[in-house]
Amino acid sequence: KEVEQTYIMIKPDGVQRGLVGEIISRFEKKGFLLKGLKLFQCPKDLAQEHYKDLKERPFFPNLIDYITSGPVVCMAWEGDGVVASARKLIGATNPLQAEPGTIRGDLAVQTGRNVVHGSDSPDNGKREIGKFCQWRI
Ligand code: YYY
Ligand code: MG
Repeated sequence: KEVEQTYIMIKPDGVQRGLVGEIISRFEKKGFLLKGLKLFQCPKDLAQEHYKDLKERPFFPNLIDYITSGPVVCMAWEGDGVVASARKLIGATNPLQAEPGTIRGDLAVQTGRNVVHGSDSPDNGKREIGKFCQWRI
């Protein structure tokens, strides 16, 4: 069986607020393996493709503006169960509902500024890493 990987992206608010080290540290301390990392300005078409399942939602235009508003940090993380575990470390989509101890629970308040993305399935992890992290080891 192939090793599991997930795509983790620190969103522009996380970068601007100086939370890059803090967020990377959570995944490092948990024990996952960092396989690739870069600072990247996400073009609009890639943002739209990344969030294509949400394109009919009222917040979609704001989401695309936000994700493309400044550099993001693109990362590939690897390990057994990394997709589900990373989602637990990240916490609920709405930071006000995210448990204390999670990244969003500790570091964010608004759904529209929730500092980090994590893939929701191993298949999507693979797909998103293919789009954002082609240079990975
Ligand atoms: O996977 P996750 O990021 O926790 O949530 P998704 O349901 O995939 O939504 C992606 C992204 O869209 C979310 O992180 C913030 C934004 N969003 C929003 O701005 N307002 C909502 N009501 C739902 C999602
Ligand atoms: Mg999602």
